[in-house]
Amino acid sequence: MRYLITSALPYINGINHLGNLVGSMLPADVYARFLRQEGEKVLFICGTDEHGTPAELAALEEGLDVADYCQRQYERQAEVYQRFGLSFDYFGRTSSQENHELTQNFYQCLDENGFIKEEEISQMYSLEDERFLPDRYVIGTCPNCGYQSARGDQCENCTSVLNPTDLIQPRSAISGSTNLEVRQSKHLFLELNLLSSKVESWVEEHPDWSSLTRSIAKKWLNEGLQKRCITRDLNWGIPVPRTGFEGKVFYVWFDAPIGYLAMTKAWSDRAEERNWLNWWQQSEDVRYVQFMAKDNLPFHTIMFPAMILGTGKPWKLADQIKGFNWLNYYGGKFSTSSKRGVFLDQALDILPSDCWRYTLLAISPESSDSSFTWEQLQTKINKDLADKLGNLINRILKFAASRFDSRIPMGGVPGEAEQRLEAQCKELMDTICQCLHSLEFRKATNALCALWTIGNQYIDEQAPWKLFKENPEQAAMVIRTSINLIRIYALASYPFIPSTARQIFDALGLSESERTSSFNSAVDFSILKPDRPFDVPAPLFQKLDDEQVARFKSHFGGE
Ligand code: B3M
Ligand code: ZN
Repeated sequence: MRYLITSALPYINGINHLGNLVGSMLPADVYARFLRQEGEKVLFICGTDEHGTPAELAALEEGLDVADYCQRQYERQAEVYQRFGLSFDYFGRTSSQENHELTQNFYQCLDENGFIKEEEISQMYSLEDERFLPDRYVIGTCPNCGYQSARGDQCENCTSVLNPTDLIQPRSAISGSTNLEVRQSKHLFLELNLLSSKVESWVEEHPDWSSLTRSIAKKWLNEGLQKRCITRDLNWGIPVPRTGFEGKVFYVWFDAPIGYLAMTKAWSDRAEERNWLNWWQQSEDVRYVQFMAKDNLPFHTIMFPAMILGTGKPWKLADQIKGFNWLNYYGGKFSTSSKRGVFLDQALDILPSDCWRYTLLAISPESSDSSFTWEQLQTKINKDLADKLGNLINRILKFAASRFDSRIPMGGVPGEAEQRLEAQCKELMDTICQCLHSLEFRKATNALCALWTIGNQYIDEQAPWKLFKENPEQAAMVIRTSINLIRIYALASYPFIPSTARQIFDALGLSESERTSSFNSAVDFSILKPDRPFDVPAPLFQKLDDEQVARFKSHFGGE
């Protein structure tokens, strides 16, 4: 089996916040690292989603050409993700040449197969902005409640669904101009209605999807699929290769998922031995797993599969679709505009990536929405990472270095306590392994913490520092066992907190091949043999004190 893993493609505008990370890229990375650790063949693809009006407007605001803006943002994002330890095999862009070609090819296949319909629609045009305005860029007074800043798609005050033409005194959200007129414009529609039964049977083939994923897919199917507009009157995007469609581009949600294929192709074109079609077409032995937040589920369970099925080409469909709920900031939304919550670049300026990774995974919004709080982050760092993991490693290795000359000591015979430790380790490693296979990240993280707990219990009970005076042989055995336990900790922790794991691997002087082991065979207390040298690493984690927490809380609390 080979594994193709994709994470939802982050929008190009702005730097994402913690919620975006926890709901797609981070769990996808844990899964990819875990499978590589298991010795599986993995291809992990992600990239920026660059088209659409928001990107154009963000560029405009910064006074940049949109292509230059995207280039700059792409580099910024790629750098942040790298600093978070996200191990993409390739991080691409939907604005690439590959995506242009594939998107146009998808469209042509869909058109040849009769799933594309041309229709004329009326849309607001702003004479001053010289552009058509997407519904939500028309603002005006709500005809139902009188709210003065209602958007053309919905009034956020009374929640009524609106059309831009319903608004009283409509104006452009871009320039504020009221010089608007309704113009006719030709557009293309994807006839999802004609693809409905195909999509439905595909959904039915997957009873193993989570209830979140299945329920969203079912809801859409039960409501009946409607044709959906796949073109826009914009300049920035992928041109529509059809007469009469000059100056129009594909809708961003049409080209974005095709980006997964295009990015694989771009990856493949960078080295002779890679073959992207081998992942997307001749792929019976490929298991394709997608990660995303719940608002992306309709596009991945309905629209993208419909597009694929409609081409009639043997493109790979997802085997598993993992959806996440929202991560909130103290029960409310993260908000870029009111500076509420933590954005990814800021997060890394104040704490190392593994502190974030571990905490976010432990509070991952899997079964319901969850909240980030600084108090919780403090507990996770201080109690779990610093006390249970970091301290244990430092205590053991420091003691062993001073008493046994920085080499693993020999002597002594393992007894009942060691047998119990081994059995507990096996059970917990098995739990982590099973949870990760079934994509339960919160549970897996809890099991990892439980694994650290049992080691602390073992050492507290055996108290090698005391034992050393009475029975140095036994103390040597306890230390040898503990150092082997540290090796198991590093292997188990690697998918979750990779840079810490690397520090531990380095301290133990493990070779490249010793750094990977399947979870099943990792629990072996005789791998690191007597006389093998090791180093004492610098303290792995620094605790967060109350004063820092108070400072962060007020700094990131919003206006
Ligand atoms: N960019 C939405 C989002 O970031 C969108 C995902 C595209 S996946 C093909 O939430
Ligand atoms: Zn209203």
